Amino acid sequence: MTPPKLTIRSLRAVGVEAPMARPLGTSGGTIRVAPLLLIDLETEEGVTGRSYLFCYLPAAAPAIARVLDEVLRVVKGGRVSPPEIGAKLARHFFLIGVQGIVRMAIAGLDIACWDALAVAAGTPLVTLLGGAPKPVRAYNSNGLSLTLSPAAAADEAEALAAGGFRAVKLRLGRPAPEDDLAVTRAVRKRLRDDIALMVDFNQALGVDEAVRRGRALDGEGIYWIEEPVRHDDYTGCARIAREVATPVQIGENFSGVHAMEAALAARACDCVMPDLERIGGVSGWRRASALAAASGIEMSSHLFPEVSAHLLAVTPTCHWLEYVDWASPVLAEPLRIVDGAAVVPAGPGSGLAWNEEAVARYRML
Ligand code: SMN
Ligand code: MG
Repeated sequence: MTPPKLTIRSLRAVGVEAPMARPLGTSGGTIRVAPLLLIDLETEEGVTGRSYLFCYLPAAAPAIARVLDEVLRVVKGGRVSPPEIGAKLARHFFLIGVQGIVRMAIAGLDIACWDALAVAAGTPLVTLLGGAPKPVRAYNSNGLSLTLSPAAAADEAEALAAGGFRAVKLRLGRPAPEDDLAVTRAVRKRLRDDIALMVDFNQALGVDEAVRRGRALDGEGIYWIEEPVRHDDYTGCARIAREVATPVQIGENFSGVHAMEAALAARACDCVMPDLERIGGVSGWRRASALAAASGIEMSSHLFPEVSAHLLAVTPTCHWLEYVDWASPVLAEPLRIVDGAAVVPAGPGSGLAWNEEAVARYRML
């Protein structure tokens, strides 16, 4: 397929604080509203490409928008060509380094570029990438906060699994290990046996403690243990992966594909879950998925379920889509889940479009 010729005209970034139906309470802090930056890439040809970034903190949204102004200054008037743009921006931001909010801003443009290319080609993003729309199995990652009692967590897990989800994810990392274990048991007991239960420590533990708590979770029917220790302690993660039977999952903090390469080389985990805005957008995801395929390691997504559904549908070692509904309040057509699987939209592009009335209501910048 010859890529359509598109020329970058402008970038618009609008910050919103989208209300969350269930807060996300983790061992590393609580998120009660979703700070999102909605990006519109306008081309001279009249095609618009869209993406959004998850900013973690509302205060980060204007900072990322400011970096996007600089990104636009560099790419304006050039072709919508992700490899060319990636190389140009890597040079431009070389001295400050492509990390943190710089990496997020560049990923935001990359994702919008791929959307614009798919829209111009008149195909879904998944098709532009060589696949076809198909259902992608999803786990419900909303809620199940650290602050819940065993009974409240069991009730919430049951509610989250309703609607056909075949898996949910529980946040752990309470100061007392026995409190984590009590909640885990209550939730596991309440869920049907064929519903998987993932747990996420959000880097709360030291390595010795992670081995102890991991072993205590072995035999409790846990599907994976996510980020038990500092995200970049690949040696520590490798020890945990060796000494704990339950699979170790990491990846939401891989900053670029080299981080994932280093983690795999260190045998830091049993499966990976790169995050679209930290791995380098659609272009970074494609490199990561090739790496996962070459290593024979299963790959899940982190946040961004709308675009990740297209990507997982062409990921050779596709594992699970992380489903969160955080962008749904500002989307014209929120991602649909049918029988526990994400429906990859069959229209042109990624399917991202804004509900302008909701955007106006939740706008912060
Ligand atoms: C998570 C933490 C913080 C923000 C979003 C998501 C979590 C996850 O680690 O994996 O869902
Ligand atoms: Mg996580």
